[in-house]
Amino acid sequence: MVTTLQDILIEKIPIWRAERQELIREHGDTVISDVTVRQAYGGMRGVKGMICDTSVVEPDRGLIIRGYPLLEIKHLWPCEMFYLLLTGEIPDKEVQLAIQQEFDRRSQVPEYVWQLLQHMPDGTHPMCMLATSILVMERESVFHKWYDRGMKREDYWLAMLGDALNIIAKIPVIAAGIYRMRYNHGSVMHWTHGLDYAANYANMLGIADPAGTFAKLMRLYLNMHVDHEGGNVSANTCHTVGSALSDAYYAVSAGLNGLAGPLHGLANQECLRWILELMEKFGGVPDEEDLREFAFGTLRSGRVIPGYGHAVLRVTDPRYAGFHEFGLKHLAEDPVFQTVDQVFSVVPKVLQEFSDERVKAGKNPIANCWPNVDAISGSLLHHFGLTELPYYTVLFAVSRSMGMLSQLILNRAYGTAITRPKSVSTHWVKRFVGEQ
Ligand code: NMX
Ligand code: MLT
Repeated sequence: MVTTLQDILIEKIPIWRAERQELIREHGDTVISDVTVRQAYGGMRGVKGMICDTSVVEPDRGLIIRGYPLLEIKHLWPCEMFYLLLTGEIPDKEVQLAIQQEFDRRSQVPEYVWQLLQHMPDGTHPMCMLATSILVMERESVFHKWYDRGMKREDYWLAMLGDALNIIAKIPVIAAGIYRMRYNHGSVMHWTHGLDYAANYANMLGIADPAGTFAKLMRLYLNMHVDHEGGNVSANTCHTVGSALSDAYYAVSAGLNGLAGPLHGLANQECLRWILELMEKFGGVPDEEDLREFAFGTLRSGRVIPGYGHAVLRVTDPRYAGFHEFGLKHLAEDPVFQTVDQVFSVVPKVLQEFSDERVKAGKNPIANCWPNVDAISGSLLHHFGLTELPYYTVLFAVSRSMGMLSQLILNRAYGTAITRPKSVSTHWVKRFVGEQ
């Protein structure tokens, strides 16, 4: 008999709940983090104030999913990745197939979503189209329906699992539909039963892919963006909204709205735009001197260099490295990819110099001068003919939904409390520091 996702969670959840309860009982008053004035004003950077078991991000190693460094598991199929995030185990073939069949069964998108998308005004950003589509499907929520019928607290996760499977199955169909509608690529394409999740998404986008390399890129892309612990803007927003027992449609849509910001997921769009402007200005792959001048120009005009820096990482993002390996294998001669490489050889030094200048002027240093995932992903998409930059964050969103939903299911399983940190006023801080 196939051990389904639900069965294994039924086995594991009581163990995880007991483990948490014991930790809180035995060590509830142990201090794991202090908060400085700088952190309170500075986006709570580095404050350890929430729990996320799907993955951790280590400053010097990057993303580790359930104990596996990302690059060791970059070959997984999306169904396997979802199972791993949720359970901590890699499923066997039979279970993988069962999950695939769940997605096949749930992939039909309600007609009203297509109608809504057709009526959105011209020029609407694809991320706005995606977040709105998820939100409008809220009426389908299993969690909402069961809650209204008086569902027991212990069953919250089960209802959340139902919502998660529905959203994960539908989101690539909607996302691909948005691409085709928004950029006039023809009629919306449908899910093909039996075809894996990534190949399905690639296929529904309708990008020409005679050798299947774009589908391979999509598989890698979905794995590279799937999760990044709990504190990033999208996951943290989704977590907070879900903590009020708002259902998965409300919570994921909210998370996607956070992902749509240029300091977060939209950086992939911004980064390729920056690269293309750079190439246009210098007529192709720039030399080191031209590139230095261009990068300093961006910084001195008060803008950030997109794709560089990170709130947690202090080394090159392994997701960058994973994409770079793919690029070297499949598109080494592409001038946009070559420019990304050239940027990597120049920009970290420029950022370091600029950071030193900032420090001399009494400002914060740039904590990490190395590239993150967004510095490279767009160049690969561009190579395969996916050249509509504002669509790039939608691809990130399809992948990240899986991570956000895994975290939501676990939070409802654990009975995680409503999020409610304490804020203080500037007046309070002044008084407090005066008393020290
Ligand atoms: N270019 C210019 N300035 C930068 C950069 C950069 N790439 N990265 C950080 N800084 C500045 C930052 O704006 C801040 O300035 P100020 O004190 O005047 O506000 C200062 O350096 C200190 O910031 P950090 O502590 O280094 O970074 P923080 O943790 O606050 O922010 C990011 C992290 C990712 C928001 C920041 O590095 C950034 O804006 N990078 C460019 C945008 C980007 O690539 N975002 C994508 C992140 C990954 N993702 O996919 O979500
Ligand atoms: C992410 O993938 O969410 C980004 O790298 C941002 C983050 O971790 O803060």
